[in-house]
Amino acid sequence: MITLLDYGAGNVRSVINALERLGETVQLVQSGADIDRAERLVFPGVGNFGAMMQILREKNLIEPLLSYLHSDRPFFGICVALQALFESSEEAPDMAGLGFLPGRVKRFTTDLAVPHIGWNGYKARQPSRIFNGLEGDEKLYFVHSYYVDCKETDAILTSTDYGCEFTSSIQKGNIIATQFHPEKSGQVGLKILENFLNQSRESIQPQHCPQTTRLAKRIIACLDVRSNDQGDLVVTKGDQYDVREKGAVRNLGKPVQLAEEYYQQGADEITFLNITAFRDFPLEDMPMIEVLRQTSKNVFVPLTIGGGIRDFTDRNGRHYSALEVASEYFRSGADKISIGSDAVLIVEEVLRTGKATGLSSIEQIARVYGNQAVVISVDPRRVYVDSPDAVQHPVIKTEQPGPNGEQYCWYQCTIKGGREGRDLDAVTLARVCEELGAGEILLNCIDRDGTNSGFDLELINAVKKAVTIPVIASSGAGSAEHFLEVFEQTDAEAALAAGIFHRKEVPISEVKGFLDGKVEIRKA
Ligand code: 1PR
Repeated sequence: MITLLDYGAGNVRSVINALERLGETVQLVQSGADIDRAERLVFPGVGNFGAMMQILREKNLIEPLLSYLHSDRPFFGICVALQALFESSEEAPDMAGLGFLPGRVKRFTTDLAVPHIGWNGYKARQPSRIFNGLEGDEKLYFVHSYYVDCKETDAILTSTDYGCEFTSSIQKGNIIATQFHPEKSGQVGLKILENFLNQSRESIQPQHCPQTTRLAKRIIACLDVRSNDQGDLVVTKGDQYDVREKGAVRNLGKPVQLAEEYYQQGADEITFLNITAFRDFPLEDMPMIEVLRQTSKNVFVPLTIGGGIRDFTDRNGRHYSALEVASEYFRSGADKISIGSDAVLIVEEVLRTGKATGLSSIEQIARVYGNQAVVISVDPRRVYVDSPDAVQHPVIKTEQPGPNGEQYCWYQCTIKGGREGRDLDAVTLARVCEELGAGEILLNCIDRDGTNSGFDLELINAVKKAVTIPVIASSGAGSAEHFLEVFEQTDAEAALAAGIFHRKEVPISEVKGFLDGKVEIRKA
């Protein structure tokens, strides 16, 4: 029996799924007494340091937690739960941490994208039972903007490089905590959790210890999901967003099954986009929630879900906030949510009024679940113009002239799956969304979608220059070479594809095999 401390924010579903996969039964902490009685305690922390400490305080869990830690019973903390062990955090300077270890939690100050999202390595600093079966050169999944500066060097278990060398896990007696997410780190992560659960395992030092660790470029498989005309939920795929062929919705497979295949093939992340959710309300469209629940039982890499995340009033006048919709997705196994149409409308309003309200879906979800949990999915289309000052939007000089020889273009945002163009450009959208608290940009391109002609490098460079958060390049991948091209010619942190994977033209393993030795990747 494992006792799990769920303080109510973020995706504890994945941790429960991982522990159940390892044969454990999980009991949730209801009160401090459950912590007093616990034999093994797992504490997954997600979101904001201040919000987490506040909730722990309100629920009277601080004292029981501290007394559990000082009794040296088995403890595994994840992400913000590692940070909670320290004295304070720059994320919430007025809020004290548990102070179990000396040191402060600091924000990354680096030219690299922040949050630090993706698969990075680790340098083992002391032997531990969690290293059984590991070689030392594996990559683990991180997602955070703040890191621990541990002042008790004997407690540092691993360190990782990202602009600076930071403490990526600690161990002090039976207390173990990691900045990375073992529950999202594939088979390696499951192995680490299994080693924690099995206290008779001996402490070992892994064979390899890299001199420096490097963040991998991520390869993401995307599943566009909708109901077909028979009412079955299918993975579909558009050509420039048109998903119908001879009048019928293309059916490329079942969402849960395909996601599992891509996980087995080495996908670093899986994204589901509920592409018709702009007209159907997702909390009524329960099959999508069920897809997430089922997928997260067997897929131990990050899951993103998008579609229909916005405020909504149903036929009976019941109002749902975007935060409620997102919360349901997180509870069902999502690690990140992506916002498409609503982001465009929010940014239009901010530009019109000159101020943010604090109430938009982006701001609310980022506040509760953390910036890293909010992805903005952009659906832009090229608009050619004759001169750089033909429009008020940022215009680029393009190497692919328009149909009438136009040398310039801008990227128009669309909503409702490309059905409606707006007077807003993708560069401004990305920049304002970052200011509002978004943690990542998923940059589609309607012109390239489904064409197999390669990513729109000009679009990616234009948006990447405007933001400091990670950018996922999307749309147009037709070969393994296209992935190399996007990583060599832009600074995108990840590349996403759909059609080539669904049609089995180029499996993910082949893409990774081709990139190996040319760009940093995770070998699954
Ligand atoms: O607006 O918040 O409800 O979200 C709806 C989401 O659904 C948005 O993220 C939007 O991008 C997506 N979407 C809506 N309609 C479509 C469509 O195709 N008709 N799909 C759609 C977007 C683009 C990518 C695709 C890549 C790679 N699909 O997700 O997977 O272009 O494809 P490729 O490798 O085959 O070229 P909201």
